Amino acid sequence: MTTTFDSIAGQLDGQAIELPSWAFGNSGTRFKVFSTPGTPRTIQEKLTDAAQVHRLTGLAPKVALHIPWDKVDDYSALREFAAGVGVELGTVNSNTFQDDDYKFGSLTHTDAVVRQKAIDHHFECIDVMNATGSSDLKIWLADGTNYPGQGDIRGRQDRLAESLQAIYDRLGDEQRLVLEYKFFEPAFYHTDVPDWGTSYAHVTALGEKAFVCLDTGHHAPGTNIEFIVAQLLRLGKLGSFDFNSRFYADDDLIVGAADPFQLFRIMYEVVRGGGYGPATESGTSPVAFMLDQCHNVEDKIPGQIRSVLNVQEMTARALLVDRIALDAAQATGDVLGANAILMDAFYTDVRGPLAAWRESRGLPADPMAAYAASGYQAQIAAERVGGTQSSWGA
Ligand code: LRH
Ligand code: MN
Ligand code: MN
Repeated sequence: MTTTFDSIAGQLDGQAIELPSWAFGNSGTRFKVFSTPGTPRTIQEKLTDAAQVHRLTGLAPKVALHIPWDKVDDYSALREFAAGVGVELGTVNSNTFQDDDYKFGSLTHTDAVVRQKAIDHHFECIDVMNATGSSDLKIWLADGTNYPGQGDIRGRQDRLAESLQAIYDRLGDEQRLVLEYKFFEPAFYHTDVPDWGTSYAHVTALGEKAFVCLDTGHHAPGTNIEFIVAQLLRLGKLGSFDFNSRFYADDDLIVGAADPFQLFRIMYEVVRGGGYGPATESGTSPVAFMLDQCHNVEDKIPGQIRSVLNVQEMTARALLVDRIALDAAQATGDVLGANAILMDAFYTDVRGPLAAWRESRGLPADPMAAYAASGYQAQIAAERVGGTQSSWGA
C-alpha cells in the first residue's frame, strides 16, 4: 500500500453528512413502535439532539426536514433556532404518502384535483426552502398499484412527467429537485418511480436542476449499487444519497452495519467518479450525502453518531485505494493484483488514525464514548417529560 493515511487526511476535512430529523423520533415496524425516555417532542428538540451528533463528530452540519412532520408556523425562526444550536436546515422532503386523497396516487393520480393538491404540497415545500435557505427538494412517491390492470402504467408516467414539470418550474435558480426511486413498497405490483433509470429519464427531461436520489435500501437484493453510482456520476445526475443499510428490504438500519464492504465499494465509486469533495470548476454538482434511517431499538443519538462514523471510515478507506497501482493492474489484465489493491484499502483499519485526526481538530477521539460520558441522554430523559414524543410519521 503506497497511499498513506496522512496523504488523504486533508481530504476528510469538510465531509458533511446530513441527518434526517425523523431519525430522532420513535420508529418501529407495523407490529410495534417502542418509545424511549428523552425522545424529542418537537422539531426544536430534534435539532438540539442532531446538534450533539455534529458537536462530537464534526461530520453532520445539516438536518433534513420532512413536511408535514416538521411543520412549524415560522420557518425563518426555525432556521435561526437551528443556527443557535449549531446546525443548518438541509433538504426538504415532501410527503404525499399519508393522506387518504392519495390512496390511488398523488402526482400520478387520474383526478386533476388530487394531482394539483400534490403539486401544491410541493409548492409549499419550496416556500419552506425559501425560508430555511435549503437548496434541495427531495421527492419520493408512494405511487403505484397492487394488481395488474389496476392502473394504466403508461398514462401514470405521462401524468407524473407533467406534475414534476410544474414543480420544477417553481424552483429558484439555486434550488435543485432530487427524485428518489424505490422498487416496491407500499405498492407491491408496480411502483411509478421504481428504479434509477426511470428517475433518470424524468430528471433529464426536467433539466439541469434535477437529479436522481439514490437510497441504498431501495434495490432488489443483489443489485450492484456501486455500478449505479458510477453510471449516474458519469451522466452528471447523481444528486444525493439516502444512506442506510439492510439485510432484507427497506430495513433503514445503520449505514455500514449490514454490509460495510458494500459501503466501501459505493464510496470508492463516489471518489473515483468525482462525487466526493467540493464542486469542481467544470461545474460538477456536489452530491448531497444524507442518512435516511430509523432507530427502532437502539438509542437514537448514538445511532446517528455510529452512522456518520461508519461513513467516514469507509470514505477514508476508499480514499486509501492506490489508484495509480490499480489503473496499472487493470490495464495489464492483472485480475488478482487489481482485486488485491482494492481489498488492501478495504482491510486497512483506519480507526486509530481517525481518532488522532479528530483530536488534532479539537474533537473527541471516540465520539461514542464521549456521548456516553456526556450525561446528555440522562438529561433529556429527565427533562422531556410530558407532551407527546414524536414518531416516524407524525
Ligand atoms: C421511503 C423513504 C423516503 C421517505 C423516507 C421517510 O421509503 O426512503 O426517503 O421520505 O423513507
Ligand atoms: Mn429514502
Ligand atoms: Mn426508504
